[in-house]
Amino acid sequence: MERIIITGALGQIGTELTIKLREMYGDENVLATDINIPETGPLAGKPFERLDVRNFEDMMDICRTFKADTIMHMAALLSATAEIHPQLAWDINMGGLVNALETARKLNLQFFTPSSIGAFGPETPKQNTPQTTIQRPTTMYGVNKVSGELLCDYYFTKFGVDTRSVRFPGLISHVKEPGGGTTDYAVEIYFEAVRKGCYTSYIAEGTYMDMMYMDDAINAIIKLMNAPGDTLTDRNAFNVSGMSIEPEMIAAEIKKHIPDFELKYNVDEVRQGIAETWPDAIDVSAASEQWGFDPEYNLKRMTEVMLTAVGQKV
Ligand code: AKB
Repeated sequence: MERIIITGALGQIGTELTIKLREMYGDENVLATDINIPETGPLAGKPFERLDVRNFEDMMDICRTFKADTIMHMAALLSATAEIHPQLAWDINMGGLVNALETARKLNLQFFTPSSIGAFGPETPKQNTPQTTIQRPTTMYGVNKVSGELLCDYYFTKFGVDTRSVRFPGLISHVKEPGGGTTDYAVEIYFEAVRKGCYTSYIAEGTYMDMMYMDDAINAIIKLMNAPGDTLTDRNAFNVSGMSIEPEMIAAEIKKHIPDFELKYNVDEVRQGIAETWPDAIDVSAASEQWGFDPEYNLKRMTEVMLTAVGQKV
């Protein structure tokens, strides 16, 4: 990785990935792209190109002109938005992915794109979900992700494109808030705890999902991309997670800092329905063994960092 293009750079992961890669490789070696242009925020005024990932010619031109050697394809609609707009999700999530893979094939780029715990479905074992297991997701996002995993493996075996990916759980961060995901509640709860001292969760009490702090997610991407290819038996995509939690557990941790914090519920059928098809806790041993995945944040440490960081913003 020396000249890196990032699509969807203004998203929750893309923003922090761009910042971190620029610290490591220099601003001029990391080109951020997105369908929107940043007027303000951490990516404003730095190398940037507008790119709709559905436009293959534009993607090729930008990567060729920049002389990229790596593409990190982050642009996608998340699970809840995809479920409300399934045709648009197919168009962006699959159309964008095919374009990014073709660009990588034609220009010989190393390739990363995130998969998700959304690639699993109701028939998947819920506890200690294995790396290789039944997937059969029932959401459009899940269909996109499982198809994407297979397509990335196909580009590796058929064309030799160096494709790598992880199945991200819900990612918790304070730099850029997520939008349209099922796991977004686990970010909103921290912002609302600091702003209002209470939060109404759209995810029901007792609904366990995997989560991870953003620093661990960014480090995982970089570690995987820099791992020697011959150590990777699995490629698309590795299970990764930092914790398996449900709303009451976050609330209990927040209460240690904000004793009056109150958690209420107003369950949203769409997002609850999606969450119920996902695993409770996935097994990350393949990622640990093959490329040293080793997250540093548990719920306690993440809560301390989130409340401090959000408190400085509000
Ligand atoms: C979502 O909730 O859609 C995402 C994900 C787990 O992929 N955060």
